[in-house]
Amino acid sequence: MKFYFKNILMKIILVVLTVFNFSYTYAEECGLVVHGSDMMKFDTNEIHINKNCEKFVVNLKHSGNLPVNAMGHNIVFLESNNLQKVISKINMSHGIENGFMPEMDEILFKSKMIGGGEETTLELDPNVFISGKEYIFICSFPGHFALMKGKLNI
Ligand SMILES: [Cu+2]
Repeated sequence: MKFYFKNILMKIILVVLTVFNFSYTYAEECGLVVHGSDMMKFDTNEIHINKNCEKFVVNLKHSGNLPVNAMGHNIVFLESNNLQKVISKINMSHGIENGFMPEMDEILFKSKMIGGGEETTLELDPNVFISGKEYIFICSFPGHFALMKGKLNI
């Protein structure tokens, strides 16, 4: 009898673990949280985008304290081949609300620029990324891309 209950209990624990694991995996696959800091860094240098997701949601959080005009961060997605072209256009004159960049076809997705303590959400359409091509993400605050960049794993 005792063994019987132990067996049921084990089964319940397994089911609960499976359900939790499933929701965790699902949440991870179609979105993620990226942190930017006062040290001019993202907390990840690689983002895996699952093409099976209808949309992929990037939640950018600024874990620092510095204001947006001193240490603002955004997240911009582009093809690796276009990096030089895009960063050559980064200029203060384009304004913080545009991420200091002009309108360009090469910029696939761009989040709002945020300061310490703020967060923003960016929705990506995974279909935009073509398997076999290389993509990267950067922060377009002038000078930040040198340290704030990473690659996409499609
Ligand atoms: Cu930045």
